[in-house]
Amino acid sequence: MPIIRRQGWEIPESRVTPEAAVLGRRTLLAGLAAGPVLGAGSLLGAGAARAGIAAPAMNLPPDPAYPAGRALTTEHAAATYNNYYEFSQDKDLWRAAQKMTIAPWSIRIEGMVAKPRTIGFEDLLAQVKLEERIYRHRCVEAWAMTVPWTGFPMAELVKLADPLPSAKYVVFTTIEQPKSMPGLDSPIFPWPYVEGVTMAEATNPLAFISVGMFGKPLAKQSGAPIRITLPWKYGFKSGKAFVKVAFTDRQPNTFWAQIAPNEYGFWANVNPAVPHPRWSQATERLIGTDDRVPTQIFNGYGPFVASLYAGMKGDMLYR
Ligand SMILES: Nc1nc2c(c(=O)[nH]1)N[C@H]1C(S)=C(S)[C@@H](COP(=O)(O)O)O[C@H]1N2
Ligand SMILES: [Mo]
Repeated sequence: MPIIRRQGWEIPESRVTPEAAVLGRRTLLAGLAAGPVLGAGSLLGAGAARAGIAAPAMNLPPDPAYPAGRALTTEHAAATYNNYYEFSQDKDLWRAAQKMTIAPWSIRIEGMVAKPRTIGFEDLLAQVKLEERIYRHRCVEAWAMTVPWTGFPMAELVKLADPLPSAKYVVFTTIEQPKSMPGLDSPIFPWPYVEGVTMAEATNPLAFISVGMFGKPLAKQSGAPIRITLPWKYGFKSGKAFVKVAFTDRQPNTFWAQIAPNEYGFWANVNPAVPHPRWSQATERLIGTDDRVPTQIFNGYGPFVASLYAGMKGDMLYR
């Protein structure tokens, strides 16, 4: 990949203090001592197995219907450069994330559904067919990666949940685990992390629920044991480690939209033509190689999802 030279308007990424900068200061998470130094094996996704979750087969062939069009990010790069504000505002939070407990795990299904219930993680896995998809992932901070996810279509989860016809949105809430998540102590964030999509988005074949990455159960820092993966939207829409799936007829007030509605809207579709108020979205830096490549509308997934937004006007971030 050619490295595109930095343009004048592109401020160095070290100064794009992203989603957090809007708060005007960084919370210094004192006391977040680095956890025990873990070997590569435990860093890269052995977490779930170690915690006793029965590991389903995850070394599946990627679905050719979703060609990535660029090289995979290395597993090491993808698992050591993360956003997960419950743990830290720094990218090297993977050590801190190892303190998380991910078993037992259950998910509450509630709101506008035929029958509210709680389903265990293993029970859920037993009811879906896992597949692998290589997806591009684009953070609103203008870095990107290319990752093989193991999981199942979000539409399957919607079907299992059996929503009422009145439901218009699906809302995912991340676990709050104060013992392992020092970020929760910070009162400047509206915890818990909440994200959501419309029913049409949730049932679009591209919308995915991931339980694995690189052929292994998800690493804790990557959202173990179960996360959302919405490759046409900025990464902040893909909430990690969710414990609640709620169906509602009201657009949810999502985590980042509460913090800065003018910067992080509900729709958050990737659009290189609409700059973030503080930086350009025209290009993205690939984690691992640092190549800078052009950003594509809908992150290149327009053929799958553009029709969802056909009636909409405005800047396609659709705030
Ligand atoms: N619960 C939770 N989910 C989250 C976040 C977070 O801070 N907390 N960060 C989001 C952002 S901004 C991005 S870019 C992706 C990053 O996923 P990755 O670390 O697996 O690349 O996770 C998203 N999901
Ligand atoms: Mo992000």
